[in-house]
Amino acid sequence: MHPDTTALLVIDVQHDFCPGGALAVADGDAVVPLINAMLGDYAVRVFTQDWHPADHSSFADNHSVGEPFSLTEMPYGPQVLWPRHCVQGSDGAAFHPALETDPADMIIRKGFRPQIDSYSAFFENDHVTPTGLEGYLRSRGVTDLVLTGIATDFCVAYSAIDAARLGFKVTVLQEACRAIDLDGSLDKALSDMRAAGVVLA
Ligand code: VGL
Ligand code: ZN
Repeated sequence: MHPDTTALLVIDVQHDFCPGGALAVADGDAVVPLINAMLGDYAVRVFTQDWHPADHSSFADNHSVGEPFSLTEMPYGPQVLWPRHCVQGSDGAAFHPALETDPADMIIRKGFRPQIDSYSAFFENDHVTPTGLEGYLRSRGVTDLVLTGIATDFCVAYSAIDAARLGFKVTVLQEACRAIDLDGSLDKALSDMRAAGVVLA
């Protein structure tokens, strides 16, 4: 059992990021049994859910130009245009059916503002709009975080780097994560995480 000051974060283990989903990540569902087996070892368990309105600006089909997986420029910086995924209330936005969600103390939804994406569980992609997760963790006395889930190179990496910047001691369990790996994004995410002081286990 880990100390009460350590939280397990389970990032976006949802239908749409698993094989057969709208933004399927290779082998994404492989993380489910590993995470289920770990939940009992943590006193604080937080799950995140990517949760977009139908008119979300990260969806390629909401733009007149731009193919899925291409880059566009948003007021807050560059943004990948994604296939429509994790629409609020859809089957694709549901957690993977085999994921044990009953042990979650807290489920935080992100990406619900139409005009801005939110990869990180802590801040939206402008890096300043908070989700509220920092306050939740601090008020529970959490100092250390263990991250798992999908996708290693987007939501897991952004969450890990923000958490490290906020002063949490962060470990990413690579075995319990899977990556999209778009144009070298995994290698870049791994080196960015190392540079931020994240432990890659
Ligand atoms: C994610 C792309 C778009 C993720 C979410 O969970 O990593 N990636 N939305
Ligand atoms: Zn998304």
